[in-house]
Amino acid sequence: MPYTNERQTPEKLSEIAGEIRRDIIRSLVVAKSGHSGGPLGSSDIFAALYFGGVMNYDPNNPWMEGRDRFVLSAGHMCPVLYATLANAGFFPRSELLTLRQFGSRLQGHPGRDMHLPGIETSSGSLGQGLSIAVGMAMADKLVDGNTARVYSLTGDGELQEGSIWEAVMSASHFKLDNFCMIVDNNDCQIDGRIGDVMNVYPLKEKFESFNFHTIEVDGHDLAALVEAFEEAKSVKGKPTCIIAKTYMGRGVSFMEDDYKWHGNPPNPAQAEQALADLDA
Ligand SMILES: Cc1ncc(C[n+]2csc(CCOP(=O)(O)OP(=O)(O)O)c2C)c(N)n1
Repeated sequence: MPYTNERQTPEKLSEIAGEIRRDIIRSLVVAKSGHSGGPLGSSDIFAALYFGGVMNYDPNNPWMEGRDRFVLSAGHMCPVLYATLANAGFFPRSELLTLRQFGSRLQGHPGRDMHLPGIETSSGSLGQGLSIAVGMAMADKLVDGNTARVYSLTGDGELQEGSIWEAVMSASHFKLDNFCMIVDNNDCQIDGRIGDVMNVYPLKEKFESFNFHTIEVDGHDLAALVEAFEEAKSVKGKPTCIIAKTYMGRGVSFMEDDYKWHGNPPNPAQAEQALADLDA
């Protein structure tokens, strides 16, 4: 049975996050390619957002008028989004095992043209998803009078894209209080630590200077994550940025906080070990 979007307790959310992580491992080992670290590290954020009573969505009516929308700007992290959507009942969990296969709706980066329920737009070219999400929030608030909310998650390495800051500037200028950005701050990117590759810190001060309501949160504390999303809903006249401090590969001993797991799948023996770690 899929989980519902009614608010779950932190204990239940933790159980669901574990299920999401196991599904990520199961899909990646079959795919033999794809990203492990970011998806595992952000699973708690997804559990809170989709199962913490935060977002308004209906898996039986995925394109319903007035739904809240989520855009995964860090498109390479899609194994976590696919696992979340499947656990929410947008499509069968068995389809997760088709990840990255020819003809599958679950491509290596989300594709709007795949018509997978729950995927609002294509993404994967870093930076672009955020601008699309800001455009959605602008249209909702300034044109359509739609009170729904728009959420978008970026990686911290993704913040090195210049277009991110154009999107942030626009969200602030147009006072998009219906827009909530989440930064997966795992301090890892494809080639190393954020500060070594191209420093984006300090984050809180940067977002505050763009007039965002800015919340720093432990990205593995499910109660705190739900609280942060609720706080964002109450903010008027400005957008919110939630900086979620996470660890890449969270829950799998040999992947944790190691950027080398940014873009690799586990092999069968590693997947077995990963599932054992997650069960423990
Ligand atoms: C415009 C663009 N440039 C480069 C890439 C290749 N790329 C994919 S993910 C990534 C690193 C992103 O780091 P981060 O956002 O921190 O994600 P994480 O490593 O935490 O998954 C890069 C360089 C891309 N997808 N798009």
